[in-house]
Amino acid sequence: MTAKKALITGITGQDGAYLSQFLLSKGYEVHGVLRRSASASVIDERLKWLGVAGQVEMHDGNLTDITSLLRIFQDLRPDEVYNLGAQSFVKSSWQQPLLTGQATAMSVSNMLETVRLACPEARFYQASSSEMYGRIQEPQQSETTPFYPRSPYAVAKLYGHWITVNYRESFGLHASSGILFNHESPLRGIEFVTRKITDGVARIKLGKAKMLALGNLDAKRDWGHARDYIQAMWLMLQQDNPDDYVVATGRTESVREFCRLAFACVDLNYEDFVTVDSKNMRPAEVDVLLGDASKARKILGWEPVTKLEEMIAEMVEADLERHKKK
Ligand code: NDP
Ligand code: GDR
Repeated sequence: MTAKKALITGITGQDGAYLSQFLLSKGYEVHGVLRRSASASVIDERLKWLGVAGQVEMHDGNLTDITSLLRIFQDLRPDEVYNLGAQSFVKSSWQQPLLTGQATAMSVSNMLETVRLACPEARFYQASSSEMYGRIQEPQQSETTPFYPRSPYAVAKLYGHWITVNYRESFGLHASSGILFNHESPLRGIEFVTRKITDGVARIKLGKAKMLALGNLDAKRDWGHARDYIQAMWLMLQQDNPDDYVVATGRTESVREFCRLAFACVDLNYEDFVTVDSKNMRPAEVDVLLGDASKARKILGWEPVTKLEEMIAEMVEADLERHKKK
């Protein structure tokens, strides 16, 4: 039997790396869309970290250029498409709202049109986000909770979500949208709060820094591990029928509590090191997110396996190792 072909956008990001590793372990032929960068030497750092850098085939393309996507799809004819590429940092979306609209919203139209024209039988996954809930309408958010986006990023993701639903309903594409709550790992970008904290813990423990400046310590998030969440993406594309699913742990903690747990990993008290700097605050905040993943549990048979405390310990350990090697 010939191997199934998967095409991943955002392959150099956190989720793209874990998903590549997972699909390779399942015998897939894995392809990625790689945008040209002047700093090409660091481009597949995450894939290298997971030991799979040489095993994926990269294709030169950009989500904002539909001609590049059409060429890739016509040549490759993938069986499964995972659309993970995006300008994904919420805070930057206020500084770069138009780019965020192009890379996070309109790019989803580029991808869906390309699937429709070049390989309508392919199964499509869209990386939607809990940020779409924004100002919370219900204490625990499920697939039926109304959306109220609070950033240009969230508005862009809402477009991506609904255009995916629309192409499914209009053209019968096998297109699913995963509404994933925050998920982290040692491969998380350094600008996101969890990695900023675990990196700060490592630097402080090793005497390379004295303090860690953060923003809103009272924001609460439902944090899971990326390694668990990418499995839910794959499961969605194995179903007979496409649909939308919330993926979350069902536990929410504050940034402050994350700090407490991370500093405790190296026997330090966060209160001695964490300060608040208003430059890390956002023009509009999402105060609290808490997901209800019962549909994913029931239909996909998906369960998160990594506990928050285990994930934090893994992240702190990885950052200690990185800094010791430097
Ligand atoms: P990352 O920020 O780690 O990765 C984003 C990826 O998108 C990178 O590979 C980046 O490439 C690529 N990219 C950005 N712009 C373009 C473009 N114009 N053309 C081609 N590729 C582009 O994100 P994550 O891995 O954390 O998240 C994956 C997806 O899931 C994103 O869409 C994110 O918005 C969404 N999401 C993430 C959640 C999370 O908690 N992690 C939760 C819910 C949704 P490059 O390396 O060149 O910059
Ligand atoms: P988020 O993640 O905005 O939820 O989006 P981030 O880690 O950036 O922020 C989480 C919460 O922490 C607060 N915070 C800080 N955040 C950052 N980055 N830096 C700080 O110093 C800091 N101090 C406090 C924030 O205000 C916020 O409330 C992530 C991204 O991966 C999105 O792409 C994804 O869609 C959502 O998760 C679900």
